[in-house]
Amino acid sequence: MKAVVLAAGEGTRIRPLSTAVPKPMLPVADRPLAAHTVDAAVDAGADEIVLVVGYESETVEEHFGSRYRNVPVSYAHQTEQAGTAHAVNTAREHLDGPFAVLNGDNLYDPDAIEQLFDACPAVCAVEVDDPRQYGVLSTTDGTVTDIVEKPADPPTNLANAGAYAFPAEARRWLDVPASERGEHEITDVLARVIGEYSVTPITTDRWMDVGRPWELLEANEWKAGTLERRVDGEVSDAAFLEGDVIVEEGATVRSGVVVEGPVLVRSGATIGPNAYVRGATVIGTDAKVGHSVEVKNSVLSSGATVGHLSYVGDSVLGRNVNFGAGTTVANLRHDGDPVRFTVKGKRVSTGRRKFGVVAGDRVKTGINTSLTPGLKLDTGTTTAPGETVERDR
Ligand code: TTP
Repeated sequence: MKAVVLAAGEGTRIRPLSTAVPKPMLPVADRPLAAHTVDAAVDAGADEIVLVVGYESETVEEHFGSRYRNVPVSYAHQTEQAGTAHAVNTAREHLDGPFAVLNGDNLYDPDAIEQLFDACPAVCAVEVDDPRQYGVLSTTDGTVTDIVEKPADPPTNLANAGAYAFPAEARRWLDVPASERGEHEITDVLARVIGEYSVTPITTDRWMDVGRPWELLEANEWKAGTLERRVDGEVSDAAFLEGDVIVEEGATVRSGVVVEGPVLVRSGATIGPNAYVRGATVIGTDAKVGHSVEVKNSVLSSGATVGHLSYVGDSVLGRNVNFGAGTTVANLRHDGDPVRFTVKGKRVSTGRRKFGVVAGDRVKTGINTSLTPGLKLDTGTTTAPGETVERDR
């Protein structure tokens, strides 16, 4: 079966991380976000991957090339982000049989994708406590009978997990009218398939939609936690690695460092001397964690530097960020309430008691900068020495 992977999104909610890197290419453990989707499709036996690309498409094409893990990859260019059905419709020419549709910014359980392919026509569903923010599926006798978007009174707690296996005929049904929010939605295609075929629900325990910065952190928590201990880089005899710690070839861990997994130290990265890094953390390619620095549950993108005497917790640092000595991130509010974060101009709850900061590419902090919980620093922002930053900038 061909798998269409949607990766044309601009990722406006995850800015500033997506300002230069398209969201599907943001790092999740040892590979870009969309590679987890493509890998799940390949593992499930996809015989071709069709990537729908748009925003910053070159980076996606460069990564996957024309073959990925021995499976042919082709590209469909969506010039206008007019919705998920519109995205699949752009790939229409590539489709000639039953096909799967997966979101390039979702993390799926690979076993569920395999079951999805086998059960075509089928849709993945995940049980959630409060499904009101999702597409909700109704089922009878093991068949999906209906899908309702964001219902006030959900008929079940089965949320649509954004993975579909469609019959060949669905190729003719992709041109659906725009929904109320002005997008051509793949769920309207699903509704038609439900009307004409017996669609099997594949329930999955674990699934994630990565839309906002803290979800990228959570995606890393999940995927870093699945990696197994492997030490191919250089580790001092006077360093301590506990649990699932991966030190890639070309990475260096100096003396006096304590690393508590799950932690991934990518090629070219250096840690220490005398640093404390604890899970779930990803220290990206060529990133640096220096003397007396503590990094907890964070993602440092490639080239990010936290040189000395600093604390970084529950945070995402973009590429080539540089934190001056004594930069301290606060990741917990005094009142213990969930940390809030600004998404597209609106302050929203992250649902996390602990969340630090999101720093776009090339952010530089002056020495002794204090950063408060839920802070967003835009690409290239600088802070002065000794500043306490309480507002996004
Ligand atoms: P969304 O998460 O709805 O959109 P997005 O990725 O652009 O993010 P944001 O809302 O923050 O701007 O998209 C869901 C998936 O579908 C995602 O993998 C991107 C993809 N997509 C397309 O490929 N084309 C489209 O026109 C749309 C709307 C989404």
